[in-house]
Amino acid sequence: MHPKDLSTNRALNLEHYWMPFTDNRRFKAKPKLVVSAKDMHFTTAEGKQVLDGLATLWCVNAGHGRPRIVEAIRKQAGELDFAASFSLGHPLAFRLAERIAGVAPKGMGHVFYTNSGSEAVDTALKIAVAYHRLRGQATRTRFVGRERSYHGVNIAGISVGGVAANRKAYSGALLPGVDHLRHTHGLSENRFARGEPPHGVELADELEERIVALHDGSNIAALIVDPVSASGGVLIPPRGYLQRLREICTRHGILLIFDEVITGWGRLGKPFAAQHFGIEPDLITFAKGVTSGAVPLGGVIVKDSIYETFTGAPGAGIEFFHGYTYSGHPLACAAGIATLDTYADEKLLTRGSSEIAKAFADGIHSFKGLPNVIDCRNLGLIGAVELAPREGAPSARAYEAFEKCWDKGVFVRPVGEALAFCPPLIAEKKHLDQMFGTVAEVLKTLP
Ligand code: PXG
Repeated sequence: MHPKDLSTNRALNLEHYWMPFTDNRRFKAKPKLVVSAKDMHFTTAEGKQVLDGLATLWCVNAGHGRPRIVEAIRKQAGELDFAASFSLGHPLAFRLAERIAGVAPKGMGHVFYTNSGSEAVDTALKIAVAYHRLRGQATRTRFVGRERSYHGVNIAGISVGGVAANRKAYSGALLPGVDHLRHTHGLSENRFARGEPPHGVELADELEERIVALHDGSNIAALIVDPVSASGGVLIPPRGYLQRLREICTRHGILLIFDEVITGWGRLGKPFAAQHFGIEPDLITFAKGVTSGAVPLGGVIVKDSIYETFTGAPGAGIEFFHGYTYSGHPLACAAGIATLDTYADEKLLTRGSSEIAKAFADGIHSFKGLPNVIDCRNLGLIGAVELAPREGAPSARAYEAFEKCWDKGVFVRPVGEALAFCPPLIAEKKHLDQMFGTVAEVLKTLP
């Protein structure tokens, strides 16, 4: 089927684009095409307005088409379209790093740029290993991840990641030397918990009692955790769990990497989840919301002492043999600065802990009691409703709900058996009412 491409007035050929993470046959049989977006809404190729309930892919935190960001990109493209960052620089990359350091946790004042969250994860893991080596601890090469965590799609990211479907085809090609903690989901006493669930802090002990006990801490470089596992099903960490992981890491000299690709940039009511939980990780990976999705940009925020270990190493020359052609791309940096300006001017980074977050929590938990709803969970402005799986058809119920919501003008995302909610931080009560109202309507009739 070839829908009409309104800009050329010709049929749009869907054949040649191999779409990522998509059932290509299903999509091409019934395409969902978006042609423009503004603030909280997409406009589809058919001219329909659809409310963006997932900040598109967990990234458009400032909303779509924000004038300041659009203008910054436009201006930058005309002024300096590209300058590399290998032994050459341009002011914007430094200016943005200073801005990021300004909102990062204290003592984390250095930023390495990538183009995506996947590259940020690879970069963080490499920094960890190289850092230990510089300090004479070259045996620290192992990594620890968690089941149901998503850390992007590069080989390192799927190796430490715990989404089974993303690993299955590559089993023999994964990194060696990786262990996984179990995920924290499914404790029946945590069902329908509001905010951080009360049970499960002891799940953190596995790091010490099983993994350190087995390999010895002196062989482990880093633990990577996504403070809230988003694509893994929106799993909120049990109260005290992340703090305990921090303590165990500190005890054994293991670096703690917070993968904040989704939790960063205001999702939990602070710039970073680390600040929401009051925990000091050693490295933070970020992407998505740093430009509100407008231009690809990611990176790693690094503790000063780690950066100084690299720059203080004896001898001259390149301190870290790593980088991407487009690390610190001018368009991305311009978009990043304008995005941080927008966040600051509109106080968006605290909305995840404001009245609107309370309305969001109420909305999520209003699903309790609807047909097939087995759990509701939330933290800040991220949440999910989990549905009972259909017999013999895993994930089918959530997928069908997603399609029906789309038809009714609301975009939310199925993640396994759950429907995920992660609206732009500009969302107002009326948007939440529409989003939750539409989902409730769908759930009431869904077989
Ligand atoms: N870490 C986390 C925690 C993420 O959520 C990445 C790393 C990788 O980022 P890039 O920019 O390389 O995609 C992510 C990305 C989904 C979905 O289905 C989620 C992501 C990406 C694609 C799909 O929910 N998150």
